[in-house]
Amino acid sequence: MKSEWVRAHTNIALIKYWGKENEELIIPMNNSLSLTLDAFYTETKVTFDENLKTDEFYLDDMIQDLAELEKVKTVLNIVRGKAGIKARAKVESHNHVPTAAGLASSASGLAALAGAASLAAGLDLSERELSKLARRGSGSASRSIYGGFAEWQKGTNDDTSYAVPIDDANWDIGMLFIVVNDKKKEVSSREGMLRTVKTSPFYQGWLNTLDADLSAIKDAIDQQDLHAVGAIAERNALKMHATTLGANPPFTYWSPDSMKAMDAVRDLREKGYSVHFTMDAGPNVKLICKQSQLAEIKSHLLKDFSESQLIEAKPGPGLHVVSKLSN
Ligand code: 2P0
Repeated sequence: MKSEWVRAHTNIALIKYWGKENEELIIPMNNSLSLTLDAFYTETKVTFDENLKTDEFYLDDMIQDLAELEKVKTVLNIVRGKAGIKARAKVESHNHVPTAAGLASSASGLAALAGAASLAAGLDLSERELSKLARRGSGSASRSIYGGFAEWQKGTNDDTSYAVPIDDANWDIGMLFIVVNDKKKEVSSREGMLRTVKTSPFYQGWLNTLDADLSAIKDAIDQQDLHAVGAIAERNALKMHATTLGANPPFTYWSPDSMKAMDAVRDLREKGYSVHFTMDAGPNVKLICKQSQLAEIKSHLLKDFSESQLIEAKPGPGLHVVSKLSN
């Protein structure tokens, strides 16, 4: 059995995953498409140990409680089943997210766990199998197996729902995060999407437009048309966020500073920059722009936001083993 550190990078969806067809297996209602980033990642090592009485999960050297352990256990149990082992596991994880970013990432965390747990159990899984395994922990993790652009194809069952690589993103594309610190307790994405599917009359409208968004963004990626990629992603994000206002009870992930950030993006567009935004289940705003213009765009944003609120990111790699932990 090989206990090694495995690294997975987080990804940001440009076509969002929002809603499950099957809660237990995490089969989504729609295909989604993301860009994996270099700036945020998780490194994880799993050790199966006959002497352990229960599974243990340490995040940044701190033992985690049962609630945190739940997604981890789902993945460990599938791995134990596949490998025919009974031993409990010690899971050690380190999250590399710039300080104060407040971007908890189940995508990188569960993808790194899928890689580390299968390696420790002696399983030699293909990327497709790893994507399915990561999906069972957290849907968005299915896409973090790959670098660059990846599409999670919804499929119809446990075996047919997985992500595939779309493009290595080795062209002039970057992201810039505007970190909005909001003290308000968020509705978790798991709860938020469930509530929206069950109660929002706008949900069907959202679903109706997804095939068109997905096919348009894939064409734009093929043509390396950054402006179209950003415009489609921005429209798609706004539609997703619109569904939450129709939910019962209604909710929003936006804060006043999120709107300030969106306005700043529109101002930059008026100045002639090709820049768009997307947002996930939280108040932070993520800009899609040319990698070669990241520094220039950041300097404009420094008028409204502090240096520590602005984090640059470039396309990042897929799941891989690292010889030692990064600092
Ligand atoms: C996404 N989000 O596509 C969407 C957009 C949030 C908004 O995937 O319940 O943590 O573990 O499958 O993957 C966040 O949801 O949810 C997410 P579960 P996950 O990135």
